[in-house]
Amino acid sequence: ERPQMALDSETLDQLLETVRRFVRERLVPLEHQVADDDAIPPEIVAAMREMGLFGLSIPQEFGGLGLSMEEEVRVAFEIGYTSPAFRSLIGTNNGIGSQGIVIDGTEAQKRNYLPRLASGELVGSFALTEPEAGSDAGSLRTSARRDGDFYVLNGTKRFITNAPVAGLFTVFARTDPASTDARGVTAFLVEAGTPGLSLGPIDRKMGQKGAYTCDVIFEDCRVPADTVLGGREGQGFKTAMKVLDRGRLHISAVCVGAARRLLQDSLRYAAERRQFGKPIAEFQLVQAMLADSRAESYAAECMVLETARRKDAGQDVSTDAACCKMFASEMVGRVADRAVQVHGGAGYIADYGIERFYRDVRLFRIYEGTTQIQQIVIARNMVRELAQ
Ligand code: COS
Repeated sequence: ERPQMALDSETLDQLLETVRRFVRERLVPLEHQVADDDAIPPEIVAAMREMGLFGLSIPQEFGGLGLSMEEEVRVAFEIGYTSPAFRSLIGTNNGIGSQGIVIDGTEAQKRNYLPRLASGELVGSFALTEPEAGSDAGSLRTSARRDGDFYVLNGTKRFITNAPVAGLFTVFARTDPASTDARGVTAFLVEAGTPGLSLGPIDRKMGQKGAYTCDVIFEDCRVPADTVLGGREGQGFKTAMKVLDRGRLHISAVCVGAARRLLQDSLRYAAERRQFGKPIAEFQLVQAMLADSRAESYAAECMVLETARRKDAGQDVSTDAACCKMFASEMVGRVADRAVQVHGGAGYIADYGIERFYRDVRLFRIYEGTTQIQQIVIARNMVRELAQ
């Protein structure tokens, strides 16, 4: 039994059409500029706010569109069609920067933050990774020591997406100093500007110029006890995992969008580019590359939609979300590689934009859990189920 979608099918189609046109008419022409300037123009940020893109996944009662997972991945297919930097700007508010509050926040925390996250007035950021705790997120060392009605945070978070523009951080810190694993971790909602919270310089990255990451540093940063997400200690790691289950599906959908774009550009180029007296699209060795990209991208699309529907139906999709993230991110890597190959020399030259996409999509195999972490999640869950 399928739960109610947030939008009726006509409204959803309208939203998808609006996003599709916005992406193709306004964002695609700006891709070079955003990469060169390492910045998204303010009028684009304003337009994204206007369209409700910061609040796709935030419930309607808190000012968002309240999309179901299926609706959200359909929107992500469209947004994925352009430079990932644009998606990254709205990505944290729809995903890791808001969903902890949506899933596990108290009523007061929801009322306080979700409307401003939904409108884009506030940018949310997710501070889990540390210099010594990446894939092994449960081993994080940032500490939160109780001091009366406060906690005192100390530690460094690394590669934190949107931290330079964030107003609110979901920070994962260890409240139980005796613990060394996931059990002693608590999530806090810490506002930018809190004394003791500072930012490192913006990281220089392989790609995704226009999207920012940096260190977030806590030095005796005092936060009131009511900043504990959900009001309960020791729940932080589980919140992080639930947020990532959802985030991994969203990223998978973005990968599908990027693959569609790369395939479209490859097809167009292959139809125009002539060698040996005819368009290279007529050569079977080129056709094989295009066909492989089409089949793999279609497979990922089907997986993502099916998993999203099952998540909407209330099923546990941890394993399948990991399957989607692994397959879709690896898939778009292969599609980008073939896109460079189909473009030949032009694929290596910056003017055509293909080499930029090739670098941009490389991140999908790494963040929100590397391919190897997805493999571990998938395999461990299977082995566990067998034992039950
Ligand atoms: N949903 C809800 N709870 C979950 C969960 C999920 N998807 N996955 C794990 N948990 C719970 C477990 O049930 C366990 O709870 P109990 O102690 O009550 O049994 C707890 O969380 C700890 O889980 P586990 O023992 O599996 O933790 P590990 O330290 O072994 O780590 C991995 C598990 C490797 C999967 C985790 O550290 C991970 O996802 N790492 C990658 C982190 C990541 O994606 N980083 C990207 C940066 S954020 S953009």
